[in-house]
Amino acid sequence: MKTLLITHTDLDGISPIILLGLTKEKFDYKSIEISEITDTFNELFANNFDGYDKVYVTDLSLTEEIYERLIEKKINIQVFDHHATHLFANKYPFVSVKVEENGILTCGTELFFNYLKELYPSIDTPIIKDYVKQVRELDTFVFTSDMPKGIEAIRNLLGRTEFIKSVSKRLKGKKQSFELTSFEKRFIRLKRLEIERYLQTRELKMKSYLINGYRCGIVFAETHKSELGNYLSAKHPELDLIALIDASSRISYRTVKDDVHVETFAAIYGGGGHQKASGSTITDEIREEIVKQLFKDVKSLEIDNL
Ligand SMILES: [Mn+2]
Repeated sequence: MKTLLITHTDLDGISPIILLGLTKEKFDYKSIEISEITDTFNELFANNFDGYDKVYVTDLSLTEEIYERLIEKKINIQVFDHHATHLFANKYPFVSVKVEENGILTCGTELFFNYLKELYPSIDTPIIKDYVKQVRELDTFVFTSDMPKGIEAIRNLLGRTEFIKSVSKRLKGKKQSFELTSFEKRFIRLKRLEIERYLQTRELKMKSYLINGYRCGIVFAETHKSELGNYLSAKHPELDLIALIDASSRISYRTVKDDVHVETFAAIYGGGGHQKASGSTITDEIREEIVKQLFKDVKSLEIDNL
């Protein structure tokens, strides 16, 4: 029996790899971005699924076209996902898409865990259940503690392979709940201090302007944009919105006010989004204008100008 697990790249995608690793199943995995789903399946179809006779898909939404080919080729596959736009696939007996379980938003990891624990009751332990809960909280933004964010910080610190190794080892232990090491706790504390310093220094650089009738705070920022936008908006009730300019990519708009619609403001500049969080792009032309503003004597060295 040769099993393949195809899953997403975030914590909710990596955790099914950890869970399957705690069972006796021998398997390989592919951890892919949403944009890579079609290519990944095209390649598998072209290579007769590389000899895999069992395929799991977690935290990813497949297309109708992929499903039709899976059925045509009689691929032994099971899909576990929680995205509402994927509910259509529940018409297939091998697909389980649920957005919530018992009134609580669920996630790919939890759905896969509920399936696996029936097959392998030995993984139904307090610590593994607790870990699944932390993953669910991070993935659905419903928090009862800081642990999910701590786990996410550790994942970013260690990278996928080391994170899988480290968490797997912990989940095999006898503890009742998932715990961070004292080094990890210290790392998270230092990281937190670094972010707080960053928020404060950005605030000192903020300038306010009246733009299209909106009172705007303007800051240049490349990282922690959501957190910075919320922080500045909450600290400056005299402003309608915060515009965060990341010159290499985009402008993000944030507000904490219920009566300000930043998507309306973003739309003026060709962008869009949600009421409290929106964005618009910075074009290559604008970047070129910035270069010309900064330097006096500028000529492009691109091929068509040579
Ligand atoms: Mn997910």
